[in-house]
Amino acid sequence: MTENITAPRPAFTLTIAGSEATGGAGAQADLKTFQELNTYGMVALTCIVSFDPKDNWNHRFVPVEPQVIADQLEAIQTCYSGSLDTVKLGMMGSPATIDTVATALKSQSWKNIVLDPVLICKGQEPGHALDTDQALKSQLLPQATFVTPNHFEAEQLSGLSITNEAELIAAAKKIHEVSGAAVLAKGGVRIEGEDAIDVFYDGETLEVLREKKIGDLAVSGAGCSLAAAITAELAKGAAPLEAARTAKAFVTEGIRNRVAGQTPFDALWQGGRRN
Ligand code: PXL
Repeated sequence: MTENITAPRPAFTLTIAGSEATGGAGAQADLKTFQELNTYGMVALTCIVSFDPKDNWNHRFVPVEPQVIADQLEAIQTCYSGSLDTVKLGMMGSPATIDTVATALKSQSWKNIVLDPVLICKGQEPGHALDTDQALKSQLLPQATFVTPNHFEAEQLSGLSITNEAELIAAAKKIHEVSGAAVLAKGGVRIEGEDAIDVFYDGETLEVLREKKIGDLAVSGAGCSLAAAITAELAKGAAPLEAARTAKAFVTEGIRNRVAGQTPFDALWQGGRRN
């Protein structure tokens, strides 16, 4: 139904991601970022994470039924068929979810599929992630046009160990080789030195994005917000490198203006650059 609509419509952005109830990460971070960057955001929820204050803020994780994930995507993809061409993939959490999402993605063509290959969150054991890692590599990575691995995920996806800038560059190149996607490999606070560095590589251009570190602790929602900001910029027509630069600046301001709660980590504020 489109009568009497005269204003240009906002760019559409979809995230397929998990809920993180306290609002720092996951679908909440994505949606806030989409809105902040002037796009029309949508969510298909894959799982519900509730930190447990009685257990050191560890994650309680409940997957959404595969059929319910498929139903959400059917609603979204049918409602905006022909208009929606940009999607972000966040936390999947299980091979069954990845299967469902991979199938839904194949039902239409996309300009931009931004894969944030979330394997574990702060405080989780790496062992939980290995079957998800395999499914991500075989079913989602080949469809992605842009991938945003953090330090741990870049090691998993490249098979390389990463302790410095040169190794982060090598990993970004390897992940591009196996995926064909533009890559932003995030060093964050995990590579030693004064700067938080992220390596962009798309097969032609290599650029190391740098910002002075703001403290030495990882901030919840930084990775989600970075990938969501890339998604929003791509949806509005930016080129991949331009999207990565804008996203890095967005996240830096969000970290500078982070919010503190009772958790051992602070949360990024997506409205930070308004301060
Ligand atoms: O930051 C990664 C992440 C993504 N998605 C959800 C999460 C987290 C970390 O807490 O809970 C739902």
